[in-house]
Amino acid sequence: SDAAKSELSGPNGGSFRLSNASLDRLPGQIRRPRYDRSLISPGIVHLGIGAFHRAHQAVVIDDLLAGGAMDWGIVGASLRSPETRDALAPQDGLYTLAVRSGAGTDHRVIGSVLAIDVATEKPGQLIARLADPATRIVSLTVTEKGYCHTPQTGDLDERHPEIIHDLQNPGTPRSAIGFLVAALARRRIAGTAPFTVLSCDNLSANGHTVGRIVTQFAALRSRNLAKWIEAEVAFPSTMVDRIVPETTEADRTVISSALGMIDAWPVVTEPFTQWIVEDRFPAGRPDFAAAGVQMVSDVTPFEHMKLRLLNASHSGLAYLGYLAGFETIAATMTDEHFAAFARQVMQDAVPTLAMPEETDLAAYSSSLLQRFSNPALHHRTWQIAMDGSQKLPQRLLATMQDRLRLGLPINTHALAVAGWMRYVTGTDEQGRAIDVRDPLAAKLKALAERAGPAPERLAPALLEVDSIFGALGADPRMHSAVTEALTKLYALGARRAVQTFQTA
Ligand code: CS2
Repeated sequence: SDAAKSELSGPNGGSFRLSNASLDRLPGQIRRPRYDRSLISPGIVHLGIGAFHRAHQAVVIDDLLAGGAMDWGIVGASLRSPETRDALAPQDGLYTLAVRSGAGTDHRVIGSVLAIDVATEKPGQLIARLADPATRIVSLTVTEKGYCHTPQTGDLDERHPEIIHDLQNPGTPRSAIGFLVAALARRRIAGTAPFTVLSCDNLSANGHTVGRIVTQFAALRSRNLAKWIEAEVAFPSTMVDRIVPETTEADRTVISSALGMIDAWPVVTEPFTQWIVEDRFPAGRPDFAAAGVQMVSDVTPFEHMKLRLLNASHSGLAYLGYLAGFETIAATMTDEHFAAFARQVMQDAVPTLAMPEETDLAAYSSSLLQRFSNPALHHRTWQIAMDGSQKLPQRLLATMQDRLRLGLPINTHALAVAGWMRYVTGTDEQGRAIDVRDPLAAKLKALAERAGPAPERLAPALLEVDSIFGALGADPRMHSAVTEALTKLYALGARRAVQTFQTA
């Protein structure tokens, strides 16, 4: 894109780059921070500063900074790669939020991220930041697998390599759990009140879960530390929702031309955004509600609603859509049978939910289907298919368990699980290799190879993976439903399996 680059060139042939100094050169209609960024101090450290955080919480904080919440800026931390820091440091932490729908794109420059630490480079610096009394909230988006736990039980996985490492090297941890505990231990000794830990990942009871994992890890270091954490640290739960596909090279190019300058790492998202937060912040918090966040006393029903309607159908569409040859969720949704299947996954979850009376689940489901169909988002089925071993329990299996308890059939969800099974064999319907990304990928592939592709052997072999299926994996009703679905999937292919499922 030499042409695009030359259009973005500054004086002396150098390119303009988004930064504090170049904000004034942005086209007039592009929203940007109107507050004085030099007056902002950090109050939040965010672990796992990926695209989702930058399109969600960081936007809320940007709104609050504009309203004068000057001591609630964000310092981000990447636990692994320096890429985000390398892209944003030359931009003073500024980046573009591109909100896309069929109606077009709205660009806005976000100013709430003040700095980014790379944990692997200077773990001590990150611990010091977390231990700083000015840090009153530590939020996390480290993905499901970042919690180093057993998804089925919600307990710390003591055999996780990072956990083993972090216990042996408490001053130079690698996992989010290791950093949280290192910093809390430091605060306890210094007599500093603890920060509030705010999980923003798609786990059920995410606050309760991270609290349990952190306490279990701390107990392996010191009983007294674990007791202090249990008594003093707040772990509010949250429901987070915004669809944020991975930023592509094409996104960078078109967004940079809209800005008239280069943004090395913009984020792309949809108009919809939602954040529901359990209101428990003993160390203080900004006025989240002023930026549209819903503060509640119990997030559980909303979390279940979102995981079992949105994420469940998303995962179902991802596995079956991928197998049927669809590259994106929006493309999958153009097939009416897939759209109907997604709606069925949602409908089947309804009897398992206990919502406040005013909740309209039919309207919620319709709005989800509309969001999935957003033609301007290129959300790859492959991206959502990632890490299924960490996602299935709270998205699909919990609903199946509840439906069995209620004496209801589970064939809809069984087809989604069968889609996952065929996907993790690593071979698609055309015999091509699938790039399966999952912490259990190698194990799952080995199990599948040993069982061979006969559905009546493959299904039971995978149902035996205890960390995913637990007791449900041994239930005969689960066995027959999943085996039946997998048999159809192999006999008909995903497209026809979904089609005949709908017309059956
Ligand atoms: C998706 C989620 O990648 C995935 O697994 O299902 O990231 C989904 O887009 C968000 O939870 C929407 O809020």
